[in-house]
This record gives sequence, C-alpha cells and structure tokens, in this order.
Amino acid sequence: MLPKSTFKVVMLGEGIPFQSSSLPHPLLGRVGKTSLTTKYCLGQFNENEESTINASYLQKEIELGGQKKTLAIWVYHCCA
Ligand SMILES: Nc1nc2c(ncn2[C@@H]2O[C@H](COP(=O)(O)OP(=O)(O)OP(=O)(O)O)[C@@H](O)[C@H]2O)c(=O)[nH]1
Ligand SMILES: [Mg+2]
Repeated sequence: MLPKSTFKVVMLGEGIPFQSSSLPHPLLGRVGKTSLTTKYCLGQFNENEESTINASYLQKEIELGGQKKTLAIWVYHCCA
C-alpha cells in the first residue's frame, strides 16, 4: 500500500482501432503521454521519444496545502 503522502497517477492514451485508422500502425495512440510526463517531472523533451514498452514510471515531489506530497506516475503504452 502507498503511503498517504503519495498519490498514484495513471497516464492512458486512447488508441485508434487499426481498421478505422489511416495512420500507420506505429503512430496509433501516440498522443504524448511519455513526453508530457517527462517534461513535467524532469523538464526534458525528446522529439525522438521511443514508444513505451508496456509501462514506465516517474516520480514528482510537489507541495500541496503546505505539505510535501509525491506523485507516483505510471505511463502505460496504449496497446499494453
Ligand atoms: N511537436 C510535438 N511533438 C510531440 C509533442 N508531444 C509528443 N510529441 C512527439 O510525439 C511522439 C509520440 O510521443 P510519446 O510521448 O512517445 O507518446 P506516447 O503517448 O507516450 O506513445 P506510446 O508510448 O507509444 O503509447 C514523439 O515523437 C514525441 O517526440 C508535442 O507537444 N509537440
Ligand atoms: Mg510512451
């Protein structure tokens, strides 16, 4: 169980059914989940970001109501 000062955040990106999409398969669901999370947690952006394999994890320390909290952020690949 997570400590009370830790909030779990899950990033999900809706995929597009392959049959109804005109996009090439590698682009399906690549809505920028990892990029948004990496920018928020680490202040970095990689324009050649690789597609996440299954899931990735980052943490961000924040202050809320004068108290220190931790965001535990899970990023799931759209097709995981
Ligand atoms: N120009 C631009 N490109 C972006 C932005 N956000 C993400 N990208 C690019 O879009 C592509 C997909 O971004 P990702 O963050 O990998 O997307 P994702 O949703 O994590 O994709 P999966 O891990 O495959 O589910 C990458 O090449 C990024 O560099 C943005 O705000 N602007
Ligand atoms: Mg990703």
